[in-house]
Amino acid sequence: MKIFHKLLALISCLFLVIGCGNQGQNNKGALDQSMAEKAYVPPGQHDEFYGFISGGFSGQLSVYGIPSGRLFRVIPVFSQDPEKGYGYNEETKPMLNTSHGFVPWGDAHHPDISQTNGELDGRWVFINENNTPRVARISLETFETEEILEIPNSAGNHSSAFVTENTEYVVCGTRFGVPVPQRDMPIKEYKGNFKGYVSFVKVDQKTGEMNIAFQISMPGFNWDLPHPGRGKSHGWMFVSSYNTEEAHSLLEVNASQNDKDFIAAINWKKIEEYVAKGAGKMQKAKYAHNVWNDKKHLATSEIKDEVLVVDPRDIPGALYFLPTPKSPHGCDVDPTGEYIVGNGKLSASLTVHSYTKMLDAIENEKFDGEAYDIPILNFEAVNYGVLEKPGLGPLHTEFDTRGNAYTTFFISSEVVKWNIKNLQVIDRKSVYYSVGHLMIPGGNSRKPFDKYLVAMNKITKDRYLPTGPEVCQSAQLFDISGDKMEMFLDFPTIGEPHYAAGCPADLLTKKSQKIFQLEENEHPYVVKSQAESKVIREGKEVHIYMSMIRSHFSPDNIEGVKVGDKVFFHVTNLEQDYDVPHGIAMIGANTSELLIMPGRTETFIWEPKQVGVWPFYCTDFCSALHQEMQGYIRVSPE
Ligand code: CUK
Ligand code: CUA
Repeated sequence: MKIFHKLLALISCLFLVIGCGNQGQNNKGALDQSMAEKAYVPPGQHDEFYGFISGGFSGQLSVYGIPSGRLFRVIPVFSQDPEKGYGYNEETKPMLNTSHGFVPWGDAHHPDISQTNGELDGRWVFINENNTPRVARISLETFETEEILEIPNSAGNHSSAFVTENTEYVVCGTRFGVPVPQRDMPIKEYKGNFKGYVSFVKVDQKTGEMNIAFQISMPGFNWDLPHPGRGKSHGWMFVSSYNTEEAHSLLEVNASQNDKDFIAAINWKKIEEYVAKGAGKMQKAKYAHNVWNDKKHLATSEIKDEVLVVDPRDIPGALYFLPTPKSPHGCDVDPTGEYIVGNGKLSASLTVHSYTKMLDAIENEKFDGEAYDIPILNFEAVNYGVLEKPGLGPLHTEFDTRGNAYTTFFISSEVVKWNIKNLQVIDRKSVYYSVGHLMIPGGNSRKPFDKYLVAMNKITKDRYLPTGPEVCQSAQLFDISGDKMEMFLDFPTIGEPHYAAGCPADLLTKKSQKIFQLEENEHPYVVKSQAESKVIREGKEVHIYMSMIRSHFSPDNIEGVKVGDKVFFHVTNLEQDYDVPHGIAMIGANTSELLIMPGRTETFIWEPKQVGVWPFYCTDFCSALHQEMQGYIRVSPE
């Protein structure tokens, strides 16, 4: 009996263990201890790479260290950020202006770092906004948003924002077909009438300033993602589409009927030549152009009202369609510029087109008809090969320097490494769970730094401690230096990580330790010393020219303010040491705090509603006397 009981106990124990193993999903992908060293950056030491990870519906861009996965900063781009005062202070509010008015939120998807000769140059990072179509430029010196340009004639600026190999252009394509210009018309007349424009935004090589050079009027095929040619294919842009059916309602026709959709090949060099000769028409379109002035420490917003539109059918050789199965999501060009990978998200295979074959097919007119007078190239004539059944639901591909490609599979939740030339799968690793994009630093350029791969996952489920009904999204890091990929780290992300851009840390570390020079501050309300601080009344407006330095404000006792006044705090941080911000806020103010960097001036408005003597204080711990950094405003009756 005793033995029998022991046996029973043992068996139930075994079941328990097995049962636990099945439930304890967060052991999936667990590593042996030695792998942990790969992510370990000892205290005081720096990461090898910067990772700029899009915040998706947070509208922001977060900065991580790779390989540690440590979060350094969230750069506010399309959404207000009360931590930094972005979009709350008077200086940055104009950055969020649009032709629809002030829009304090955005959906940020694809960051891309500027390039020179097809290599990362660390000047700027660009990122698109999907919802109210916009593109932003962020300085990699200050890690601040310096410019936001609205994209007119667009709806769902998803096919965006990727740079050509000398950052000549940032390309922004429309996801949704819409009437252009917008007008009141029946939705069922979509077919043939709705358009999807692709915009070429010219980048000034000195200042970075963006301006729309031309927009290409394209059919409303739902342009999903663009990828520039590079090296030999520099001068071309490849853009995937997923709705050549021109379906407008998934309840009737769906966008997955056609066996093949298209990758559009746009010869932008050719279009450029024609535009220089006067091709295209100016079209009325309202859009905001918001630029940060670093001298004045102020953004200005200008509403423009026309844009140059080009019909590609007027320019011979400007546009071709490459048939690609089935609703390709990403279309990615390898570092040599020869291979164009179509990730047909409803397919089990990957389609690889050849740039050389494409040129040959164009020259020999190997066409299979036309769509809206645009030649469709013969599939066999442009196709290099098909990688059969590497996984389910391919979305995005990046590359290394060794002729390998890495593709994410959303449905089978894995990253697959494969060789481009011989179309053979080399390795596959599960990710947790349902990966979207992946990123290899420089994987979008001629020179990838193929040591790490970041997989950005849509679903976290059981990877972390639960946090109520919503759990964070997640990224996972792989070491790809060997033949096999090795996963070594999970880390949570801010918002949904659609895509990321990475670069070696030493490209940025020196120049990004920037201090704004107080002498060069041309803000209209700057004070350059404590002696210049003052309070000026202009009718119902009170302007406080305030200074802050460790650890006091000047003035710090303010009287003469009345209920009903509009009080402007123009606050200058007089510090000239690296990393010594001060903060300020006011009780009941309808704004956020200001967190002011050394040498900077920022403004917020306070409209006191009650009489009294109201304190204010520094919101950022700045010295041993931080708690003493305070002041009072006396508010008297009207
Ligand atoms: S998208 Cu999110 S997984 Cu916006 Cu580039 Cu493909
Ligand atoms: Cu200044 Cu705390």
